[in-house]
Amino acid sequence: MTSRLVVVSNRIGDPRKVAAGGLAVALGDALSESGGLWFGWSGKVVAGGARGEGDLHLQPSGKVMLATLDLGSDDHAAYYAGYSNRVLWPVFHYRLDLAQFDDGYFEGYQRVNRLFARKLSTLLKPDDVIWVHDYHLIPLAAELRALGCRQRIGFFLHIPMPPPLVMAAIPAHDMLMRSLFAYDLIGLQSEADVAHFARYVETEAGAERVGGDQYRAFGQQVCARAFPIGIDVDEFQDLAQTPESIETRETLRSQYPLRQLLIGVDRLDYSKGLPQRLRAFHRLLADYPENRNSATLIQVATPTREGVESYEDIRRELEGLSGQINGEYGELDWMPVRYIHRTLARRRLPGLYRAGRVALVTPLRDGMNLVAKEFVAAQDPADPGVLVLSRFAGAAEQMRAALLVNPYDIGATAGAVQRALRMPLSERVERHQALLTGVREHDVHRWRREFLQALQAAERAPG
Ligand code: ADQ
Repeated sequence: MTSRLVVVSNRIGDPRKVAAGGLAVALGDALSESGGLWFGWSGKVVAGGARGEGDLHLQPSGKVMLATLDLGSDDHAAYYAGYSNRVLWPVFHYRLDLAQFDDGYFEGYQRVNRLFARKLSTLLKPDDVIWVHDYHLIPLAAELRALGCRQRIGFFLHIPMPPPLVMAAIPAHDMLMRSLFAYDLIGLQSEADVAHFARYVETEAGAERVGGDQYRAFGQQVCARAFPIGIDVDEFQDLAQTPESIETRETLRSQYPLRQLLIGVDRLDYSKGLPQRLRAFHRLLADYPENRNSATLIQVATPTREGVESYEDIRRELEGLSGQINGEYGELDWMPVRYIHRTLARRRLPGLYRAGRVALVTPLRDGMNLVAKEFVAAQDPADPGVLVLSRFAGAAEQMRAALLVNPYDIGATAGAVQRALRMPLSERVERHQALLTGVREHDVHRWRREFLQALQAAERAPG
């Protein structure tokens, strides 16, 4: 009999809803196969709720049980807005300048992880396999072990693993890294991330490397490997056939019959390199005047983490930059930048991507970046658009046929965009074929299959 799968993540998705997106669908498939439990925060913040406490709600969704926990406002502020988004997110994206180290944040982070462990442990069966997701929940396995859980527990980090000396700037870095050793398997997005992990544990924790991907430290052994995440290509291509997607493409084509569209789709986050992207577009118009009155950048940026100061700052900066470019180069009948501060319905995304001649995926740092893969999946193979991709996205390790750029180098990025806009059809087709083959081969199903197989095969940590 196969073990039941238990997925734990900060937020949970309802796998039956299309809006959930590829990851939720893929995890939902995995959960449905063996019958499963998905555990996470309910999204509800209880004003004045007791610290370290929260109500648990159980709701079946098909073959999957969704278990969600409310959080009190102090816990939410310290664990989510504080430690997760003001310490771990910036530091893991190399932004020490934006990190706010506050003892209260770390205490709240540990408290909520302990709460998650306490509530989850009451729902566990002895042969469950547990898969924990992302930086919000690094200490969860250690907390579960402290309660006597002996199940296999795997962890996947969706964001980058920083180099050891960046990690070492976090006051509690040794506790964090030590708690990773309570897992049986650590999955990272890229080989660069694995190299950073290996260097950290060897230099800071005196770990011994036993075999290719096994590390021994703190009396525990853990396997750490790269499992690059992908998309569900068929699901995304089916989405491209929906009326909303087709309508989006046709509307854009009729509105911009003579324009070359450049597309950017991101969460509004400082890791995504949006100001640098707008500056590169400005440089494109300045240095290559043939693009004036023609190249049009449609940038969709979903609001996230509103209330965290650095996000407010970046929003203002982007509004200023797009206003400046439009003021300088706009004509009565042409706006160079259309900046949309909103989430686009998932069903419209393939249509937007397909209307694009070029996609600008230029994060300063990114665990993987699924937009790059979605753009490739959405193209017409006979007349595909060109992907301009930051070499600092995890996706760049696999997507070598994209035009790779250093997003800090504004002039070179503008040059790459110019090359993308002028690329002959034969080269576009050739690059797209290579990219699509890779995106198909390393899809989200392979990602979760390989992770779960490796977790089943992982040598159990001594209990
Ligand atoms: P994110 O930082 O959210 O995810 P990304 O992988 O680019 O980054 O996007 C996730 C999904 O959100 C994609 O399916 C995309 O279509 C959707 N999305 C983004 N912006 C949108 C918009 N404006 N409107 C509608 N949909 C939008 C984190 C890590 C990444 C890693 C993923 C998965 O930061 O590096 O690739 O997890 O592991």
